[in-house]
Amino acid sequence: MKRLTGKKTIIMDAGDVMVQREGVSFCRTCGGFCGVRLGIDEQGRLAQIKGDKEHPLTEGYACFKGLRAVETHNGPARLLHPLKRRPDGSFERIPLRQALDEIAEKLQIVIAAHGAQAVAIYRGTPNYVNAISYAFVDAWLKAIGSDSLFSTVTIDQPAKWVAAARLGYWRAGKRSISQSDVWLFAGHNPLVSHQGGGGFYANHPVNRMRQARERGMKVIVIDPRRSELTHYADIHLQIRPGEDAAVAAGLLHIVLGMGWEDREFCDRYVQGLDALRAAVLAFTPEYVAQRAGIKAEDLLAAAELFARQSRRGSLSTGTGANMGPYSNLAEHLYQTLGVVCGRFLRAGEQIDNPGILIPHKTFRAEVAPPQRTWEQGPHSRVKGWGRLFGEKLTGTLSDEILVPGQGQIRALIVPGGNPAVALPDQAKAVQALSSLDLLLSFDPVMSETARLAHYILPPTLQYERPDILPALSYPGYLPKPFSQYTDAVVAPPAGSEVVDEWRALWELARRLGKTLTLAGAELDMVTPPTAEQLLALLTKKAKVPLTEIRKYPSGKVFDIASAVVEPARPEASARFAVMPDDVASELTACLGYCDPPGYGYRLAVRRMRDVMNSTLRELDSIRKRNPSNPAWLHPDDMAALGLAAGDRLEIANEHGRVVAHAAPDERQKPGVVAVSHCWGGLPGDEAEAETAINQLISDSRVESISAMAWMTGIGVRLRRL
Ligand SMILES: Nc1nc2c(c(=O)[nH]1)N[C@H]1C(S)=C(S)[C@@H](COP(=O)(O)OP(=O)(O)OC[C@H]3O[C@@H](n4cnc5c(=O)[nH]c(N)nc54)[C@H](O)[C@@H]3O)O[C@H]1N2
Ligand SMILES: Nc1nc2c(c(=O)[nH]1)N[C@H]1C(S)=C(S)[C@@H](COP(=O)(O)OP(=O)(O)OC[C@H]3O[C@@H](n4cnc5c(=O)[nH]c(N)nc54)[C@H](O)[C@@H]3O)O[C@H]1N2
Ligand code: SF4
Ligand SMILES: [Mo]
Repeated sequence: MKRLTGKKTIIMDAGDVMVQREGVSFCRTCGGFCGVRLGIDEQGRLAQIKGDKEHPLTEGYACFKGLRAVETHNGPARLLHPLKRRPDGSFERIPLRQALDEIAEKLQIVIAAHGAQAVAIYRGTPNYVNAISYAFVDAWLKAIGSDSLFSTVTIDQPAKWVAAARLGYWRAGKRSISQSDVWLFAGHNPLVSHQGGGGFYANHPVNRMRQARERGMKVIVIDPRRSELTHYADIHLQIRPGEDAAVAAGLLHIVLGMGWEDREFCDRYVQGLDALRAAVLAFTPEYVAQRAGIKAEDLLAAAELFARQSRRGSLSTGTGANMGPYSNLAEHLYQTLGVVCGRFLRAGEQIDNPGILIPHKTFRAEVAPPQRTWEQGPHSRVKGWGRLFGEKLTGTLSDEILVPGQGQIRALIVPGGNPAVALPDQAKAVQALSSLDLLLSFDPVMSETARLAHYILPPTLQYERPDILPALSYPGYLPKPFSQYTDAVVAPPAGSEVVDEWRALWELARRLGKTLTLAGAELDMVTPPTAEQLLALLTKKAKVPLTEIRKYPSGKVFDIASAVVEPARPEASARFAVMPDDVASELTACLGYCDPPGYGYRLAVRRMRDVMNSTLRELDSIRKRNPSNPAWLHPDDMAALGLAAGDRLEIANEHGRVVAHAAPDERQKPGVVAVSHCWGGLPGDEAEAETAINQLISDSRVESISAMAWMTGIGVRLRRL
């Protein structure tokens, strides 16, 4: 096959489709951001997709779900016209202009009656990988005068925000995976999730792991499942889910007891070390081993490998460690392990990626002091909850909608996201979403949330819109100063009336008489901007001009001035607060924590390789490989329960019960049942094999500060049906 350039028209055979021209882009289905090459047919439709071998970071790698784009763009499940719900629950097709007029009118009524705060946005996962829409969410709320922003961060890993705000963080960042000789993964499985951050780069994660192993990097994995990552592990602590706080306390007990901490670093940058030492005394290796279902000597070996045998290296945590009971504490203690071992970039060391899209920034060898944003207010009328970095807490969204009174949320906009299956306590969440005066869902398919919406606006899909990487301007996701711009490679389907989320938000703001401000500039509210203009605006402070980035369709690692960590300023005196009072009381409470009697198994979270939360479930190709959302159990447990593969079982806890179909997973720890999330339809649907696990997740058994529900490591009872 000939090499193709973006402009030339060449016909190549792609199975049963004829490809007329080729385009280059990057996949925005998950955070792997794989480079892709697209084939476009004679009608201008997406006809083929494959990994882009010329992409400097992903080198041709792309996964099964990313390669489903032809089906998502052209398949029968896609919504192509705005829909309005009729009183009987059915939907009618209406023109976009009418939909926008009516939505604006409803917003006006809500604002007049209840104030702008009554209008909220729930920022779901797809919004994070869409640079313009992401920026518009903040700008739009600001323009209408509402600060009712909820996001998936607070039903995902808010423990990371809480830990950074209680402990403090290192301004120069952690050592990354490419600069480390040991790495500890706690409840994080990037080989499936492609979730980066915290110094781990998830672009082509298999390659990253191979390269690190070739350099001799040691790996510790803490996971109830012998996950894909354990293939690269020197030590695997196969813990009971929900025991991360105890395990992390045990690791600290050993490290501080043996004197393996970095004394010099602790003397200068840590406060409360003695209190920490005393607080973890009770977490002896034997006690932790018994709680977590591991061997004490393995815990010792993990502590020794991390703290004594290796001097450079860090850790990353994922949903496994951030969704259980005491997850704020668990995250705090895992991060504290890195702190007492001084695992940060020091003055004179090189930053992997100073960031292309952000202006010049100084990285200093200093502690940023704890911020405790929730203490400063404002506080919610619902149980006095504070905010996390300005956001309201998604774990409280149902209450914020249902509890009457001043400040009650009456209108909700979902610019990508599926709260009807993602929120804890599904029945309550659905009741809340159904009670709104206005629910506007932007969704390409008839999702559970869309079904509850008054209006559904079908969005353009990823290859129909231009974009820039990294969407969040956050260099921490990319191992090198890399950036990539993509054009809209295909036009939306002929005859459709799909709309960019940002464009619809612009139209609504205009109808409400509001002016949007983006990147410091007031937008023209008469003539709509183009997406290209907006991307130029958003990247105006970039180190490399957008016009330059655009010259490299497969993206490029740019030769920008390298950044070296600067020494601390003399006046910088902040220290890591390793044992503040609230952390100390959580640690005491955690010591006494056990499952209620009669609930002998523990539920664990896990992600499905072929779907992105609830996205892609509707495709035939996905259903063929994943006909259900099963309950994964160790074969010994299945035998003990009398279950064969596919048999029905009941999973119950104090909050509720669900039915699931059993599936064997010999990699799972015995005593654990793992079920993925965001499946199961709405209550009343006949979707038994899909297991709506959030019927078991309570929104009252939650973490303090973040209102994060306990989604993993909770006691459940299993029964064959
Ligand atoms: N294919 C795919 N990719 C995804 C998603 C998806 O749905 N599918 N979802 C995306 C989203 S929204 C997110 S937030 C990220 C999440 O990214 P990750 O956090 O990396 O998610 P997982 O791959 O499920 O890895 C979590 C691991 O935690 C383990 N685990 C479960 N319970 C516990 C526990 O109590 N303690 C410990 N230590 N481990 C535990 C599980 O066995 C699993 O191996 O993934 C993103 N990427
Ligand atoms: N029990 C339990 N509950 C959980 C979790 C868990 O592990 N266990 N995980 C939690 C986590 S980490 C998260 S992030 C949340 C996920 O919560 P959400 O982010 O709310 O859910 P998603 O399923 O990712 O939302 C995807 C929706 O967006 C639509 N969509 C797909 N592509 C596009 C697009 O290009 N534009 C627009 N506008 N829409 C699009 C999809 O059709 C789908 O309806 O769930 C949380 N809930
Ligand atoms: S790993 Fe993520 S970014 Fe890469 S192809 Fe798959 S879905 Fe797309
Ligand atoms: Mo997430």
